[in-house]
Amino acid sequence: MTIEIVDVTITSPGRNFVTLKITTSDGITGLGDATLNGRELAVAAYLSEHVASMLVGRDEDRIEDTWQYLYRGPYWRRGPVTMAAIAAVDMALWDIKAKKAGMPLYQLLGGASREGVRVYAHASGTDYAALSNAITGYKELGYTAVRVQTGVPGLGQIYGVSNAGPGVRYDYEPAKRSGARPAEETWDTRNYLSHMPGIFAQIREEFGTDLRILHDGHHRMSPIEAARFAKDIEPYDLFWLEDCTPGEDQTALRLVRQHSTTPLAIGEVFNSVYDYQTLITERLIDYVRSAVTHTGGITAMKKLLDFAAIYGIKSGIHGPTDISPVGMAAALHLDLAIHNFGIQEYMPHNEKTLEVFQTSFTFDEGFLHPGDLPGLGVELDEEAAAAHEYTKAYLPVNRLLDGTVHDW
Ligand code: GCO
Ligand code: MG
Repeated sequence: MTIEIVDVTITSPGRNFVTLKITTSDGITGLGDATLNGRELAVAAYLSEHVASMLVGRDEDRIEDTWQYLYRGPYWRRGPVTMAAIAAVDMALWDIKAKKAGMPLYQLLGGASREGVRVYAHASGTDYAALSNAITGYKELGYTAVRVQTGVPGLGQIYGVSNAGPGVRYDYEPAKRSGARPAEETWDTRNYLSHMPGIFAQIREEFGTDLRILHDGHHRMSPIEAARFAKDIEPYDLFWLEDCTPGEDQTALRLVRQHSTTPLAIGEVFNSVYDYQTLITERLIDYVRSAVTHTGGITAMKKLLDFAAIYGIKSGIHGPTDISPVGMAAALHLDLAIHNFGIQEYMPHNEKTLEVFQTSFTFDEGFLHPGDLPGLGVELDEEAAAAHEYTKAYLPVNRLLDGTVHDW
C-alpha cells in the first residue's frame, strides 16, 4: 500500500499543537507530533508546503528509507524545524506499522522491559512553604520523583515556578499568549546560587532520603558557576541537575564534571545525535533529555539512546506540556521497551487537550503505561481540534537586572 493523504492540524486547546496525520490507500491512519513551542507555524508550513507532496505515493512501510529521504534529501540538515517535521512523519509511520501488526508500538521496539515507566512531576512554589505544599500533594498522588523549582528573592516571575497558589498545580505553562512580542522576565544568577542549596536542604530535612529530587537550571549558569553549584548541592543527593549550562557548548560540562558528582542531564533543545557526540563519548552526562518530537522521531531517538547505552548513559525523555499527547505516547513506548531507561518527565495535559487527543495512558503510583491499543494508542478528534484556533504564544525572553539579554 502507499501513503495517500497527508494532513496537518493546528489546534490550541489552551496551548498550540501541530499534528500530522497520514492516511494510507487502505484507510489506515497514523499520527505524529510536530509541535515546536513558539514556532509552530514554521513546522506546519515545512510539512504542508514541502514534505506532504513528497510523501504521497510512497510505501508507508519503508520507515528508515523515508527518514533518510527527508534528512539527506533536501541537502539542508538538522535544526529544530526540520527535525520536528521529520519526527512527525516518523511517528505517524510507526503508528501505522504497529496498527497493521495489531500491536502496541512498544512490541515492535522489542517488547516491554519493565511493568511501567517511572515519571517525575513538576512541583513549584514562589517560596519554600508553597513548594513543600506542592511536593506533599504529588507524594499523595503516588509520585516518587519530583522536579523542584522555586522563586528567588529579588526576582519576580521566573522559569518553572507557578504563582497560581499552593498545592499541586498542573497548569504551569511558560508559553504566554502575550500578543505580538514575548513577555519578559528578569534573572540574577548570584541570588539563585546563594538561595537554592538551602531549599534542597529543607526538602531533604522535611521529606527524607527516599524522594527523587530533580532540578532544572534552564541554561543560566556559566561553566564555573555550574561547577560550583553542582558541588554545593552534592549533599542533597539530586537525581539530576538539568541544563546547568547552555546545551550547545558541549565541552563546558567537562569543567562541571571535574568538580562534582551531581548527576547531569541535558538535551531538550538538541535535535540530533551529533549534539551529543562529545557529551556521550566523554561520559559528561548521565541522562539524555531530548524530546522524540524534536529529535527526528522514534527511529532517531532509538539510535541515540542505543548509542548512550554503550556509555552507561540513561534516558530522561523531555515531556512538558508542549509535547502533545502523540509525542508523549511515542516517548512512553520507547521508555517501556529500551533497556537504559532512566525516568520520564510528565506534565499532564489539561482537560481540553485530552478531549482533542484521546489517549490510552494509565497512571499508577508514580508509573505510567502507554496502554495496549494497536499503534501509539492516541486518537485525534478533528472536530474538537477545529474548535480551538491557533493563538500566537511565545516563551518569555530573559534579562539580567541591568537589562542584558540572558538565556531563558
Ligand atoms: C522542561 C523544560 C520545559 C521547557 C519548555 C520549552 O524541563 O520541561 O525546561 O519547561 O522550558 O518545554 O518549550
Ligand atoms: Mg528543562
